Amino acid sequence: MIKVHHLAQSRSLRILWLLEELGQPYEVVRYERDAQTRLAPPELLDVHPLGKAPVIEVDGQRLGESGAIVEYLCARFGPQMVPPSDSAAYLEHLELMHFAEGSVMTPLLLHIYVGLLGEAGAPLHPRIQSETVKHLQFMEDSLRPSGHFVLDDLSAVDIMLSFPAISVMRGGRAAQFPKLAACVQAMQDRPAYQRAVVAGGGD
Ligand SMILES: N[C@@H](CCC(=O)N[C@@H](CS)C(=O)NCC(=O)O)C(=O)O
Repeated sequence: MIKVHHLAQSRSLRILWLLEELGQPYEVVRYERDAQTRLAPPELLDVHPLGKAPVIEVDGQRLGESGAIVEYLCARFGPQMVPPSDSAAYLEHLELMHFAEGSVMTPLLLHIYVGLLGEAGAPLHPRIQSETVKHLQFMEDSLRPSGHFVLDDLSAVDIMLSFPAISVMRGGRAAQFPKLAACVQAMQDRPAYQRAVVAGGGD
């Protein structure tokens, strides 16, 4: 049975969602964020040296990094979630899989961290804002008429991009990125997504 180390209100929900979509049984170990710092509790350091989530345990091994976990689970249990490696869609898959953690999260996290500086961070906000819009517009333009990225059904990239997409929609950008807003709604309407929310502790 796969064990998922899941941090409350975090990107590790993606892994629970993917496992629900794949119909794979799993066990959740849930961790609460520190009420003040919002950081993970120290117990996660016993699971992985970075003390972050998600981490999965499978066949006696531990694996961190959402992208690696999604690739692994799809390769093992859901090959239909990744385009064939000799198709044009595969290049798009690769690019967007890496974009999810390697590109779009940078301005989103800078917004949070620089926000902690208050007035001292003000000079950085226009640049953070323009980078955020640039990355979100790329996501908006990458959506297919089906409302999915890369394939016309749910794929690994949809799972990976759900976290930045849902995060920004909570920040009230639906009017600016309507296709992304519709995509987020469709994701959240999926029974497997809703089961994952419950399995993760309800938030
Ligand atoms: N690139 C990593 C990022 C992991 C990460 O930053 N996880 C966050 C959850 S949203 C976390 O554990 N934050 C708590 C902390 O840093 O203490 C991944 O995709 O898994």
